[in-house]
Amino acid sequence: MPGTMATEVNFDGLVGPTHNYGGLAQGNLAAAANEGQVSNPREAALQGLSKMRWMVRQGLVQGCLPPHERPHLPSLRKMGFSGTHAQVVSTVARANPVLLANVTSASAMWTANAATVSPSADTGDGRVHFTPANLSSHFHRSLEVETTTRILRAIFADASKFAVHDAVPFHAFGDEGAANHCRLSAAHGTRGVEVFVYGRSAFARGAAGGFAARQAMEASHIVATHHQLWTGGGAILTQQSKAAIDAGAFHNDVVAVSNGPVLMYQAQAFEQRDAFLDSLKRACDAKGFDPVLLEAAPGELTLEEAVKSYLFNSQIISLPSGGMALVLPREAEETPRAKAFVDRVLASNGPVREAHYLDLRQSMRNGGGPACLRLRVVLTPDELAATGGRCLVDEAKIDALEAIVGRRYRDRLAPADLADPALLDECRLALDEIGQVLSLGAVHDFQQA
Ligand code: SUG
Repeated sequence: MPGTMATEVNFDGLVGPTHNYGGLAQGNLAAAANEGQVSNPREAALQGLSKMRWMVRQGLVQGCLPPHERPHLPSLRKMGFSGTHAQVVSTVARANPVLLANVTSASAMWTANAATVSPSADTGDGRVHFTPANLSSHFHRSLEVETTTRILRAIFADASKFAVHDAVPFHAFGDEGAANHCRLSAAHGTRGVEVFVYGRSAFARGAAGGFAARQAMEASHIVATHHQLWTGGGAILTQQSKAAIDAGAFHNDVVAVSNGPVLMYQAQAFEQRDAFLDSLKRACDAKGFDPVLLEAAPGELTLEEAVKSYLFNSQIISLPSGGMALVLPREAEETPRAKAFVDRVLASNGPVREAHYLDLRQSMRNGGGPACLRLRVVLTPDELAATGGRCLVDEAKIDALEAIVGRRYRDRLAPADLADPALLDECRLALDEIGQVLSLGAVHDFQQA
């Protein structure tokens, strides 16, 4: 059964040189709480790279997606700002500092929002399908789409094996990518059940109150259709609970995570929990396996504790030696009831046997935990070979990326520093060097001229 041989590759986003705390993200409590703090881009990138190294050392295949050009000059020029780079940056800094913060955000690091990915085992035409997320709910994030699409097309260029679609073109239909998507399967390479979790319909009426939902049901449906899931493995669309969104779960991956047959979640994550679990069980049964449900009841862990600890923003990984491990943020270890839930899962004799807590505090302060920082792509050996190794990293490449970060990244960025025109030059120099390590061609606008 060749399908069962497939591997999951995690493509982590490398934090960019402009990582800062702009307070730009709606419904994201950590980002709001840390607005205006001084960031440390170098430390942020090193924390991310050490997660990648940790994964490589587990014997897993690890990928890395580069940061994007920031501040994003092409967007500013489209708005009519003109002159040299330095003139554009200083004019925007004076005229509209919030706009400058938006075009300077390093948010491309959270690659769980880069795209939705369906492995070839699930799709009607047997190719791996990608839809870059349009991220239309936030201006600073919508700037990622073009470059992300170019990067994915550069890595997954073989059209006989991969389809990289355009992002959902209707901006009213917000799409936030894999952060609102789970997949359950007996093994990575066998036909799975894909679960799309939307916030609400773009046409829903009435004042919602609380935080706005970012993911439109219509976008989830469009992605499932483009990925040929209705003729392939099938998909389930289910609604994220309003309570979870209002508690600060701006993406479903803050309250739920899956791997293989396992779904780990807070009991109030889904608006219609019982109906959803029923259809999930039936869909898994049709594929010949039972889901393993690891549920935290509200009495065990409230939504607020889930959001504070980022327990469910962990990665569940299948280890080459068999069994699964949880990769969690330190904040989960420091939240006693979150740690107790993990300990209960480990003691339950289920598939999850290990837990590892990593320091990702720089990203966490912007609401980005371990799972936000990675895009999962399940590939068969042939598909993996067809990437030509682009954007795959081993320890030597991680060493090289660490050296670039050490050389080019600042260790301190205060809000006022965003007005420094030198930041853009530093970013471009770093991106050229990072692109060489990752064997990427000209994917950034400034490299295309
Ligand atoms: O979209 N934060 C991101 C965090 C994304 C986390 N991703 C997942 N849950 N998968 C967001 O809210 C904050 C940037 C700032 O405010 O400067 C930000 O965009």
